Amino acid sequence: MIAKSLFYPCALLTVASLLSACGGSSDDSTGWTTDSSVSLQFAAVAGTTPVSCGTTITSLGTGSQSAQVQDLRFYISDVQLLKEDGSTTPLTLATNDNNNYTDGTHNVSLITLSQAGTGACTTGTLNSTIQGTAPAGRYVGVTMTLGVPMSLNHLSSTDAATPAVLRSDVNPSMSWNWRGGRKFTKIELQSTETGNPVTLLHLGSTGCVGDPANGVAITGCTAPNRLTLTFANFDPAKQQIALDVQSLFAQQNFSVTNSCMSSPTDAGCVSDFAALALNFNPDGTGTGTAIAGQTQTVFKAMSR
Ligand SMILES: [Cu+2]
Repeated sequence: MIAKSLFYPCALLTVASLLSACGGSSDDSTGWTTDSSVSLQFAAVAGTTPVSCGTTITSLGTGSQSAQVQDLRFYISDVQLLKEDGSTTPLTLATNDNNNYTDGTHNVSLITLSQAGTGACTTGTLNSTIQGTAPAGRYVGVTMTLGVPMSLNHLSSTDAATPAVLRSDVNPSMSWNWRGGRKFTKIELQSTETGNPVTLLHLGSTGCVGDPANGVAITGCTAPNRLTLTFANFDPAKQQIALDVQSLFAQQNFSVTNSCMSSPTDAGCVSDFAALALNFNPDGTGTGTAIAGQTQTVFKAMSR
């Protein structure tokens, strides 16, 4: 504890951290240290109850109804570790493989919390962690983006040169063949009510300008629909990042089909985007950016 003040002299800290780290208290245990490797664990929950394929999820939506997972995958990119002074350090991915890719500037990983062949799940191979390295040091939290970086989002999903994590032969159904770009999330629950209606969220960029199939690169999207997820007090050794389907679909009625495909005029997207604190308006004028002053309620830090 004494050693810390030698390596982190108060003179170098911000006023805010002075108060916590150098305010005269003997408790200077803020944050966690790594010597190099960092493993971020992801999970799905309904409230605090773990969610997986083949188990019944209860207390969903406006009617407190039940459902099973059908598909549960999402892209996470550009993970950064937060220091107490507010600075960030990129996490370097441990590998390029079917679930992870880095081009040196951007990182993208596919988290898969559904497993093909279990219950109602027909696609996916479990992949619940992002492994990487970071410079040795003391950190206090993590920040990341839900979605695929622009520079990687519109690569062909079928070209062998495209990184595996973004290819449809490796990770089926994560690409919209009619739009280009990836589904940032594929969250699908199958209700146990009559007819087993599905409640789904396919989040992705919309209003993208260009025509990649004919050699015209995408130059921008009117609604990027990428979401920054920041956990300011997060210790990867003790905590995980949980997607709460109960919170995401709190305003849905599980007796009927609820579909949000991110189309700018899709009324089925209103409550899902509100839970994500992403700007959306079914008149088509939504900006697809974070709503200032609001915090998303879908992803949360929980103990592991
Ligand atoms: Cu869709």
